[in-house]
Amino acid sequence: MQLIGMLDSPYVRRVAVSLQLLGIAFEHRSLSVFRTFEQFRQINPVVKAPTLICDDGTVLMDSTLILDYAEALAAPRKSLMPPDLNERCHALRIIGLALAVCEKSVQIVYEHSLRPAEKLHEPWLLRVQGQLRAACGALEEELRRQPLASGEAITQAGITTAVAWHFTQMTMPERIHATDYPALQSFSEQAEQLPAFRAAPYGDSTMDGSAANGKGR
Ligand SMILES: N[C@@H](CCC(=O)N[C@@H](CS)C(=O)NCC(=O)O)C(=O)O
Repeated sequence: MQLIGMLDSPYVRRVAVSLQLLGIAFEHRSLSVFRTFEQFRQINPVVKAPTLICDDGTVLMDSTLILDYAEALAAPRKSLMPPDLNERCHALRIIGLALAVCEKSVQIVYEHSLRPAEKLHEPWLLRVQGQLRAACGALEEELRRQPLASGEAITQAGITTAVAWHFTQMTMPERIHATDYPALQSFSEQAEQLPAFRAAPYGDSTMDGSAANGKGR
């Protein structure tokens, strides 16, 4: 199984961390959807990161769908989603908010990195920034109300929250101030110390084989 995409994508990173915690072996290929567009296109003509090449050659995309497949592969041995209905509903709310943080911050990054400065559309940026702050604010409130499982007990809600928050701090700390979201900052700092997070650091590195085979945990 191959995970295609760079770890500077929060979507790729949540999959890389989750596969390790689910004990699923994979090879990581750090291809960029921009710099290595052609090479990426040969694997997946839609050029979406993450892309997962399954052992039978099927090409999957979209982190949530890839994780759905990974959960099915790991069952009944391991799961990052709670089986209890109320806990699941809470986890899905957290994941939805964290994915909104990913989506809105990626939109802001793209708006600045892909569009010529004179074509920036300020009302759109302000709208997206408002949505990003709303998602961060709601996540912060949720974490204060009910702390997420942490350490080795981390679940998908925690992984996606930590990865999303770290992405905002790597890409736009001047827009999203860590001091305004202390619960998120503290949760993220703890999560980044976990072996599965350390083995898949934000950036352009390729995960080494032992980590991707679950041996780095
Ligand atoms: N909903 C998707 C979003 C994935 C996504 O937007 N990935 C970005 C990289 S961070 C990408 O593929 N960008 C290239 C493009 O959309 O053309 C997921 O959860 O995987």
